[in-house]
Amino acid sequence: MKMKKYIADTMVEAMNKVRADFGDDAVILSSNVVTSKGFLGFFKKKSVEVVAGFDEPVQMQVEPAFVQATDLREPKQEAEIRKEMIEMKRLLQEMKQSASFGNFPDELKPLLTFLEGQELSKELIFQIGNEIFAHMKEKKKDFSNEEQLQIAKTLLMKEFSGLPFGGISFTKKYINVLGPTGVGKTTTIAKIAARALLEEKKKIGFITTDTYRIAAIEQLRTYANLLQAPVEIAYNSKDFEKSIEKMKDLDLIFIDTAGRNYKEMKFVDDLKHLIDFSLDMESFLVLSVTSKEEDMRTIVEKFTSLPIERFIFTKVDETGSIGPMFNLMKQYGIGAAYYTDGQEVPEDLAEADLEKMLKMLLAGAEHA
Ligand SMILES: Nc1nc2c(ncn2[C@@H]2O[C@H](COP(=O)(O)OP(=O)(O)O)[C@@H](O)[C@H]2O)c(=O)[nH]1
Ligand SMILES: [Mg+2]
Repeated sequence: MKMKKYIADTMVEAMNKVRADFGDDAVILSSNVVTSKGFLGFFKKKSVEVVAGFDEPVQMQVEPAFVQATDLREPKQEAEIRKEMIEMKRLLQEMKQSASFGNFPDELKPLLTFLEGQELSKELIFQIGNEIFAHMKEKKKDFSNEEQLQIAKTLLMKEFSGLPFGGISFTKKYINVLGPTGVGKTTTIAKIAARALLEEKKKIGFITTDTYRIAAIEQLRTYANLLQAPVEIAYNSKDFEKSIEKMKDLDLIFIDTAGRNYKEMKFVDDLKHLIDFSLDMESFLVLSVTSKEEDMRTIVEKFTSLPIERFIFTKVDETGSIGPMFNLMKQYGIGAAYYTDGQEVPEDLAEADLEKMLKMLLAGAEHA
């Protein structure tokens, strides 16, 4: 393993240096706050000292011992071994955690740990930690939980203020909803369409290209009937063109698509052949926040070849950690149109609003 020591003013700065040398796979072996001779006790000038390595991840060191333990096990001991394994995992987690937050003063740790529980990215958490720490140094005092939260909120507001947030303005004629299987595309389209009809008094129609399951067509038909709107079914690009022609007098056409395994690029390409993206169209990528962040990232990357306007995040009601919404928006520079928090049509739909979403993210942090 290659190892190197870094000294920097802040953890973020140190991490940037590490990353520049070793890339994202670098492992932090130790980190310390080094206090230089200063004045005013706690607020002496502090710098961060990080030892980073690259090649074999630290976790690997634990594994050989574990493998040995499993080899020697007797059936009766299995439960015990499993318990030990869980405990070991927990310890590793704790070690990782204290290694990463070790450089921040103790009074910051509850908030940072809370944000980690929300699955906010390390990068954003460190940014928040550094910002609060910088304020503390400047004011030469400790900060209450309340004050820390306020700083975190202000920083995140600033961080995301450049991205577009908010519902569809219904100025484009075609609204196209894309995303993996079962994330809630059809339900969400019905919710948005109901708003367009009831609140904006638009003449609406639906085209579905989800022809793989009869139930999917029936599901959309049910919603369309409730809204007294026509539905066209497009099995191929010719049908799609015909449907467009038939619905040309309507104000808004909602296009429902099939959820496929979009980790496979060919399904994304199928979409491009079926739907005419050059129309006066806005496309939205629907992601369920109950999915694993890594999987969502894979999906987003497959969809970058399509003109995705904003995200729609669904099933916010089904998870306790909504950090990944923010991680994805930041990583890809894509904002959010709506988030949904239940199965009821049309009620469980909210226009994405940064302040409201941050409130959700930070709810409960004051008791952290
Ligand atoms: N809890 C919860 N369930 C949702 C939400 N949105 C959709 N669903 C449910 O997710 C399931 C799949 O929805 P559907 O619209 O058919 O997904 P599609 O395959 O992407 O079209 C249905 O049971 C929906 O009721 C949501 O915001 N919260
Ligand atoms: Mg569907």
